[in-house]
Amino acid sequence: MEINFNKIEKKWQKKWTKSQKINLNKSNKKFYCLTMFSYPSGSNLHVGHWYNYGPTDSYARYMKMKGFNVFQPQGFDAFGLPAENFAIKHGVHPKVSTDNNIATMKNQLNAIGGMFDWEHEIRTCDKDYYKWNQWLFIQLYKNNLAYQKEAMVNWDPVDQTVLANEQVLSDGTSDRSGAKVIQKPLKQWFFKITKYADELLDFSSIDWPKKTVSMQKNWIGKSNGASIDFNIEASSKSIKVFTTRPDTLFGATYLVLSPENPLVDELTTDKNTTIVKEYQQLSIDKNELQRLDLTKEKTGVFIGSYAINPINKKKIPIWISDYVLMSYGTGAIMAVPGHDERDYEFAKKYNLDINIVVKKDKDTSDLEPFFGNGFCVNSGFLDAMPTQKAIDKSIDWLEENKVGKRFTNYRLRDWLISRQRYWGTPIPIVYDPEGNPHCIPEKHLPWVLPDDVEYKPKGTSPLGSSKELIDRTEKIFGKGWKPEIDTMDTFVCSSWYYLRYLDPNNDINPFEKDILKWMPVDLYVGGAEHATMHLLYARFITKALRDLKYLNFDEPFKKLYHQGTITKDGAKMSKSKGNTVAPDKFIKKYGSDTFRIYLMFMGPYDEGGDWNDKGIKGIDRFLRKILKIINFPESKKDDLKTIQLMNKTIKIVTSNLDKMIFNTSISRLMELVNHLISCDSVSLNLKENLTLMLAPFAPHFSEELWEILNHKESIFQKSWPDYDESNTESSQVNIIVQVNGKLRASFEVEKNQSKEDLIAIAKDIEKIKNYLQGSILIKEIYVPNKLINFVIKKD
Ligand code: ANZ
Repeated sequence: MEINFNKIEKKWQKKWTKSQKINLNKSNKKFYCLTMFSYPSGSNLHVGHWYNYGPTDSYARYMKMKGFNVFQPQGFDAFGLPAENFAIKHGVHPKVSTDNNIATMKNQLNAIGGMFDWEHEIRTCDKDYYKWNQWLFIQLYKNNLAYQKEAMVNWDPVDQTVLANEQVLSDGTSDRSGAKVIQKPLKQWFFKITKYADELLDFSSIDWPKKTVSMQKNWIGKSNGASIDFNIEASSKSIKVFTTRPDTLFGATYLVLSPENPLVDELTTDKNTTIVKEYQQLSIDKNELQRLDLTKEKTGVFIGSYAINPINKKKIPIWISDYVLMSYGTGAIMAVPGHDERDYEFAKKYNLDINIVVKKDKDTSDLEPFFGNGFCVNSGFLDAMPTQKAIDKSIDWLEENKVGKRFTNYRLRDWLISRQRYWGTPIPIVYDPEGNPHCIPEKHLPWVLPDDVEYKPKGTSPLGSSKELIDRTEKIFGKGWKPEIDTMDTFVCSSWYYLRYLDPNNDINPFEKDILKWMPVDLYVGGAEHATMHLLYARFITKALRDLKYLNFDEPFKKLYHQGTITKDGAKMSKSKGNTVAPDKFIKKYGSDTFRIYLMFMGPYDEGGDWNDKGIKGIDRFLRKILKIINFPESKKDDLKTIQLMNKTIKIVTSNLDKMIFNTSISRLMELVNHLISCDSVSLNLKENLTLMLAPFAPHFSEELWEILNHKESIFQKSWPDYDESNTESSQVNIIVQVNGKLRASFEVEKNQSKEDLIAIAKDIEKIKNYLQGSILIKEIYVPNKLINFVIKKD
């Protein structure tokens, strides 16, 4: 019997359009299965994309067969740079190219045969969606969680836009355009994610990969320590520093300010102004990572004035250096060159005092610079105390003397959301004639993205060129009022989309309250590269909306899973590397199910694998064998071995699928099929169980087989098969018979028979008899339930 995979795919996809609609009113046994939002950036889906959607859909289908009410939506993260750059390159309006790209992607997603309910589709560039981004902005603004400030920003001179820190690579270039990023001061909108720094460090209620948790923890970067105030000689000013080692205060021999610290101008003496200005100019072009690079030689200049160390009243010089960042701590440090490596290098280079105030061992007299914890020396009342205790005591002293405080610092910064680009959500702000910002009242939402815009980047926000937007603003708010012309970072769209999927057509609210019983997302599958941006923003927005009483839970994604990467000749498959493989031709030739199984068979799902198409034929043969088995004559009952193998297979595949282990599940099914193909007939029950087990992996093909087996309803309405534990182990064993270590015969017997009986059986085998005749039997070796070896010698 022949089968045309492409034909059956079309047939079942059509039927599923109806049957896959989900009723979200039923939330008992809910399973919200989400894959990360896809970008319609102009490239067709490649094998790597399939790897996100195909296996996850198999898992969703498995959960459905286990009786869960599964919700698996799809949509498009359609705003943002990739879409806009594609449009610029091809000379078409981003709206047109985005729509085209979505149409192509949707066809490809349908080819996967995923259990997607398209009635819940969202596209972030639709005003019905971004209206709610604006709503979100307004809620945050009204609650002091969105604010505007002038900030040094990462400026990409090619894309002509601001980039988030996360979008700047370690070599100081843009992760998108590859351009060298420069620093530029601009008035920008921020979301106050730092308010949640502490709560974001708590992962106790979610099941996330360890590595991602630790990346987020590092990103948030909590440091405990103290702030210390240093008075300036002959001035009423003081400098506040942040340190994690207040125990080393006796060893602070100079201060270093960040070159951008506003105090620099005030404290620089006339004599030093020129060199200070020169140095400030040089540091502007370096980004943070370059400045913090430990391997780079330290540079700096003395600004001419002195501070007083509060603990020993010593006069110490004030320097500036770019290894001190304005955006971290207080933008100033006390330098302890005896015990901080960067300070040590700096002091050596500029010949500054190095005082040893910590020693490694309590009893040593060896006073050498070293970087770590130990015991205080040369530190008055702190002497001989171990570091941790000395930190506590020194903070007590600072607080008693009112020259410092316990202080916790975070590396995390507020989320800069302004973008000087066209293809994004307009920020719902207008400025009065005095330049004060005002929120656009909700009744004017959506605040529509204008069409009459020259969207090619020119260094200022494209929205500023829209006459329609300017007229609209004046018409509603009055003469002299101006619109905000920046758009929002696309990560705003993806920070809450999982909520909108549940209620995508609601035009009164972003989502109804009662639909929230579907939250949190039970399984979220996507790439590990999103560890610090999207995955942190989504957690923050969930917590913020919870505090604003819109949500009643703390975390958006209960379980997070990172699929592995598909590589091609060792390199990650991606459009930018030009090494993508399109799935289409394989699907045409072998079918979507074959292709999906092949991908899942390549390796463990969280590891991925290197793509080559050599093995795909093997999967094709595997499915054709199954078709043959389904068409075998029907027997009333299967033999014991077959029954046992079936039960064992169900048991192992079930336990593997629970853990999202797909590749070895498939090999188990192959073993079963290889056994069955050697039978002449199999029972209906067995045919059904085989088809049911295949269903999550090969959804179209299994539906077809299910129909061949005379079922009217979809196979996905059926339950996942059970197994009989008592029948999973064979009670038979195969005993190997060797003569002088060489395999000569074998026989099947009930387990655990006595040595004597088994030797008697072996000796009775014709072939063995021949060996033993005319030889001297020296030894009989017996390994229980496995082997008999006769050691003989020629007579
Ligand atoms: C004195 C000291 C002595 C320090 C010592 C360390 C060791 P983490 O753990 O990363 O938070 N620091 C503070 N603000 C800084 C800034 N804006 N730019 C660059 N470095 C800055 O590190 C905190 C330590 O980093 C602080 O403690 C300070 O150096 C430095 F034996 O102060 B320490």
